Amino acid sequence: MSENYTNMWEELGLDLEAHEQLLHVLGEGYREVFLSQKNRPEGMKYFDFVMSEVHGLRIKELLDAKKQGRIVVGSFCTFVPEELILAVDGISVGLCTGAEYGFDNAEKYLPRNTCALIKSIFGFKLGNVCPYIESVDMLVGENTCDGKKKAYEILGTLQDNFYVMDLPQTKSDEGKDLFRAEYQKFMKKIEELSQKTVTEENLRKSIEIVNNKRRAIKRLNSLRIADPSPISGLDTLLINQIYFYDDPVRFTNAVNSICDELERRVIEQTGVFPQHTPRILISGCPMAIPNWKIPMIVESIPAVIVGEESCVGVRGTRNFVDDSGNTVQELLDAIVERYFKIDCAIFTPNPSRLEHILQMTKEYHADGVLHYCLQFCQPYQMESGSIEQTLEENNIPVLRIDTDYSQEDTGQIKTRIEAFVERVSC
Ligand code: BJ8
Repeated sequence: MSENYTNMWEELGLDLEAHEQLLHVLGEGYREVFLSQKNRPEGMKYFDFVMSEVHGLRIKELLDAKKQGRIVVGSFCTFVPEELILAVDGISVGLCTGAEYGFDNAEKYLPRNTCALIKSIFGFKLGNVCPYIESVDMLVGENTCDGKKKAYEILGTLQDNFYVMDLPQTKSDEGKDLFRAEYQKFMKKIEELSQKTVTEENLRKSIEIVNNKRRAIKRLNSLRIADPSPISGLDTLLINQIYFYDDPVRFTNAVNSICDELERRVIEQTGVFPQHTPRILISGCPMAIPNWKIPMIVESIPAVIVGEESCVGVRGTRNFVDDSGNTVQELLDAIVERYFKIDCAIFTPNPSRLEHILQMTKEYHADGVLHYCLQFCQPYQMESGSIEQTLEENNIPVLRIDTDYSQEDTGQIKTRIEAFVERVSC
């Protein structure tokens, strides 16, 4: 880290000793997983820097912005519309929920058979080690899976200004009405909190900012169709993770700049792995920072990950908001249309996700699909059966992996993935 931020962390009320240990483990892990990769694009230096300052400079930026009267809103899900937060000049941060941290504490509040992502939210909150949770003016939960919605009842007793957005379970007209009403309510809440009004002008601007960010990610993904892929799945996952908390305009510029470099690599046929390395599509639960376990195993074999059908990936970024509306209501309706398309497994039925996996497999020339689930995640585990069946019927090999954030099953998973990669390479 470029500066000593101890005073800042102390003022946020962090447990300094535990925080120091956490940063140490994170730093070690990052070096081992990311910096040891061969032939990385130069443009990854920006993202390495952002990661090195994840609890430093970025937090300072948030606190400086708050001093200038801007609000900071934290969230855990791609259903929380960033555009509405940006419209009032707020800052949106997606919180990391990808580490096995403080699970003993979390299990004092949650059943043991809760998914690791939810336990991670509680572990960080109870351990006082997350400067983001301690910096936000409001934290937003969403009624998605049963685990999250019940856990949020408890989190609301631990966190000031915790707001819960309700979500429908079906993609019906009635479902969309509920969705629209919730977005309307959320917009009001954001206006109250910031004491600013959402106008046609600021909403259109924020839609443009977020669309540009998604466009840059789309460009990045399209370059991975090449063989050899010019960037590893690990690095792309990292970029997708940083998507949630970096400044959106700066992030978009950095992604476009790495894409310029990757375009040259594609022409020169420079890849991170040799041509004809087996290509894997990952589908399933989101992988939040610092959950790098499965991609690390896959690419150590080596096979290359060429796409992520995930909320930290294409599911979360693929659709754009139509900005042609002329009023706040029309623009808000366009936002509703866009977010209502997210095919999270909490919806029943959810056929578009399956179609999307098939389409991505084709588009990215994937040799096989690795379906990734967190243990105890019923929505994605339940969907994995029909996904496996349909993909196999289409002669697309599938491997289903259910795991958590621990490293205990790494050896066993590696053996299974090795066998799978051998199968898809034949
Ligand atoms: S839109 S995927 S980010 S809810 S892993 S907590 S589903 S038991 S994270 Fe998600 Fe929004 Fe959907 Fe995307 Fe529950 Fe499953 Fe745990 Fe999960």
